[in-house]
Amino acid sequence: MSPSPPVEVVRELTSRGYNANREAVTLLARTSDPAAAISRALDAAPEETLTLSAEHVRSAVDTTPDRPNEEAAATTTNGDDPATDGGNSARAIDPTDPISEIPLASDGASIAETTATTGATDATETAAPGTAAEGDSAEPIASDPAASSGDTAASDAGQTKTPVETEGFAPRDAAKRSLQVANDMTGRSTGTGEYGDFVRVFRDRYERLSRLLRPRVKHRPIEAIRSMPGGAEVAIVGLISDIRSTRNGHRLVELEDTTGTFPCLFVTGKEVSERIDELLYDEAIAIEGTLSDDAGICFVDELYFPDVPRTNGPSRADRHVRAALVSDVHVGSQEFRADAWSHFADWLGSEEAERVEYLLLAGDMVEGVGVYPGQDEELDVLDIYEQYELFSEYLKEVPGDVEIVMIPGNHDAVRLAEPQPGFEDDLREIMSAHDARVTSNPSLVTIEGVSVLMYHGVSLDEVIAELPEEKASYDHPHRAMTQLLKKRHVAPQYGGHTRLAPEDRDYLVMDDVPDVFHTGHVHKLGYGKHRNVLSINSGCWQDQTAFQKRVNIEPDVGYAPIVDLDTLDLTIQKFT
Ligand code: D5M
Ligand code: FE
Ligand code: ZN
Repeated sequence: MSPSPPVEVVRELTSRGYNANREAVTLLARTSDPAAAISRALDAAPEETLTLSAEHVRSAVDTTPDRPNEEAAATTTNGDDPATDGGNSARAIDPTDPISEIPLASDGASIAETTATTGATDATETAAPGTAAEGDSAEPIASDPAASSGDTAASDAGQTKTPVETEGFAPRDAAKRSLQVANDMTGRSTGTGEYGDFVRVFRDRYERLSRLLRPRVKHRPIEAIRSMPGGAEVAIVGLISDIRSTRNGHRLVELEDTTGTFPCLFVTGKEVSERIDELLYDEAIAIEGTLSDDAGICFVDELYFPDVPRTNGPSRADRHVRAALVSDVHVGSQEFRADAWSHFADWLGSEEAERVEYLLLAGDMVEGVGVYPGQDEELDVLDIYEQYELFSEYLKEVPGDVEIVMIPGNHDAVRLAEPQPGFEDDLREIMSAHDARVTSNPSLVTIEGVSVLMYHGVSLDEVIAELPEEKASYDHPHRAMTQLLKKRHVAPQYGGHTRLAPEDRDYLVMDDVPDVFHTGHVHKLGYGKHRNVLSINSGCWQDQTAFQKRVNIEPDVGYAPIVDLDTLDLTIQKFT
């Protein structure tokens, strides 16, 4: 390995089972013998190190720049700041905790699904199947007549329409558009990963989520509950700091507020205990219950999630305008479906799509490098910058008058820990041809009055892994999204699979209920409504990878969910 680009450094590290943050990769790439430098840095790093930091590198090798112009040309296998990375292990959670092992009779009433085309006026929550990803049909939407009901255009959603020239029909009217972005933390990262940051972000989470729960119960601070007598009826609003089983098989949930922690017992057989398998660490809940005789524990009678208010009614645009919600393009992968993407882009230029004036891209623009072991064998483009250059070419196929918003995903070259800031200037420049709006993951994007919460969706893996099949599964990703809506947080669990970085506030809390919740990541198409919020998990533009084959993920490739912003009706277009 002679002086090597960062990509090779990343590859070398991955092959040895390590990650490194961006700065460390840059430093290593600059040395005259990166392979030797990697060995020295790994030798010098503490035993438990999995992610090399710049400090590790500096302490082991001479990092005087050999190639000063190579500045920041790094993609990282991990992307975290060293400090925030350390933070992820701030509190270890035992992944084997049997949180999802308690079987539960499905209570369809609380997780309502409707086919997406039922329209926003349908306030009643009926449990209807009709999810896009249901069944094994090769063209799930096309075979689902409900998906193209009403006055939506694609009555024949399985067919790709022949593109027509852009002349001859009403041009998209940019003057009528409005688009605002909220919750963008790009350029505002303040976290250093110190203990104080974690305290602050959790306080902020508690403050904001408890505001939603407090009106529902007559709660007291835990400090006050500690001095109440046995048998007292109490209510607590807290974050879940622990969940464990007791010797008798009951479940003990430790709740924490700003004044202390208190053990709350969910007794097996009680109705309220049937919902315990929905609980995740660190989420905010409220409980009502009765103190034990010795006042040392609370027997739980009622459980409340922050949730979406039952009275929630969505906003609509006041003209007929539509948005395409896609994600997971994965340009640079051998499995990227350029043909499907080009069909889609052509369709956007067709008369049928003339009202599609917005395109939302929810992360994983490119395949990235060093994202998982062995990935390089399936890369078409090995250099991360070249991947973005190629992606930019595909973006140019989209008509220039379509407004684009994009957030990063876990394959993109920004830090992996959430919230993920929007792309940095070097990448924006590469992708500048289309003048897309770049914002952080997550962000709340309001288009002509309709708010869309865009989140890439890494936490969906965790929700699906932790919750029982009927409440969240890869075949019904929108059910996992419903869970996030109930928790009013896009990634509640800290220290698990989803990497989180503490900032001065918790950007992952859903303060406002969005009209539409848009995620991707799991490469499955799914949609449904929960209390009038339309959840859409877009599929992907990448065929099944060898890795996905190993873990049994059958992706939904080449679908574009299209939302009518004046009715919130949904149509699915298929391009494969
Ligand atoms: O994610 C595509 C899907 O593949 C998503 O459901 C996660 C899953 N995936 C990806 N990488 C892993 C690893 N390392 N372990 C388990 N499951 C994984 P994408 O973000 O496009 O890779
Ligand atoms: Fe992806
Ligand atoms: Zn992803």
